[in-house]
Amino acid sequence: MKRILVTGALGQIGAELVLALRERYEPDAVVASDIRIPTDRDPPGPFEYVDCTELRQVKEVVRKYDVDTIFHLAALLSAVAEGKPRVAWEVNMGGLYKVLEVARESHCAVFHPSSIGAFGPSTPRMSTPQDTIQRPTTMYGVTKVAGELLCDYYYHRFGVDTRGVRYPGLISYVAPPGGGTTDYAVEIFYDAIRNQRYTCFLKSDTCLDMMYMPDAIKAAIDLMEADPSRLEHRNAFNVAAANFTPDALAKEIQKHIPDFQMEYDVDPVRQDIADSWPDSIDDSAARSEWDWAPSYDLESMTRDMLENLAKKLKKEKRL
Ligand code: NAD
Ligand code: AKB
Repeated sequence: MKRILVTGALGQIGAELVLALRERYEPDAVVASDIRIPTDRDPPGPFEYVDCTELRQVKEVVRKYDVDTIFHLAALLSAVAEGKPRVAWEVNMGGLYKVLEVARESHCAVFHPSSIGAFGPSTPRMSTPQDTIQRPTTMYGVTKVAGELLCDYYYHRFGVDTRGVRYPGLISYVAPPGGGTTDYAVEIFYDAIRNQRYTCFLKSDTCLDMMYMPDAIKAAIDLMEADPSRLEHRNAFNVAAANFTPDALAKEIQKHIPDFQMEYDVDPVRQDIADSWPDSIDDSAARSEWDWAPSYDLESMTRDMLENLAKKLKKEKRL
């Protein structure tokens, strides 16, 4: 990876991935892009407006910066996609197709994240295997399975170096989440610090896989740097760190904020989506093919999240 383009770079993952890539490689060699315009809260550095559904825009930025690796993050997340299924198809599939076409012509490697949303109600729910039934019932899930297949197709048919992971719900304090079913696990921290109470939109016993952002960033970079001769899979690897319910997360937060109170007002759309996803996924393929290992569990993630988010919110109040 010498010259890198990140699409959807102002989102929850991109905000931290761009910083990590700039720390690891030449800062000027990492171009952030989005259809939103950066504010002074976003990190400085090369930025281009790129709508990933516009082939010409993707092509031009890849040529201009002589890009050899694309981290393609632009997408609509599960809850937003369920509200706008046509746009979700156009962005998630149309955007990926344009990125893969440019990668084929310009010989770029592509990282494309899939999700636990690529599974559905007929998938084994516990310890979901790497290779298993994938019949999702959401538009988000349909685009994630189709995206995994399209990336594998471009690898086998054209030799494009495509790689991806199936991220669980991601928890972070830098950028807010973009409209997913697992967003409660981020919102809860903001409300716990600001108001010592949170109203959760999922039922108390909804178990889902979750991961802290530093592990998610490590997964993306480690996979793209992995020795290709070891990879039996490509699109996309199960990666896991922790799985818990809203009730368990609330109890963990109460260890630090004893007055914290959790209430429930269940959103049927997001509950249905969550109920169609696994409780826990098996990431042994990622562990054996590229040495994946997470650093954070529920306890260490909660401690770090509360500490860093409190610092951030205090600083923002002072500004
Ligand atoms: P996000 O919603 O926070 O950010 C997506 C970014 O894409 C936004 O900044 C948005 O402006 C941009 N975007 C939207 N349409 C675009 C277009 N047409 N062209 C260019 N940019 C566009 O999403 P995220 O959480 O950072 O997720 C990134 C990727 O990771 C997605 O593919 C998502 O499905 C996947 N993923 C995320 C999670 C998670 O918990 N965050 C979990 C599993 C998988
Ligand atoms: C969402 O809830 O849509 C995402 C995901 C797990 O893909 N966080």
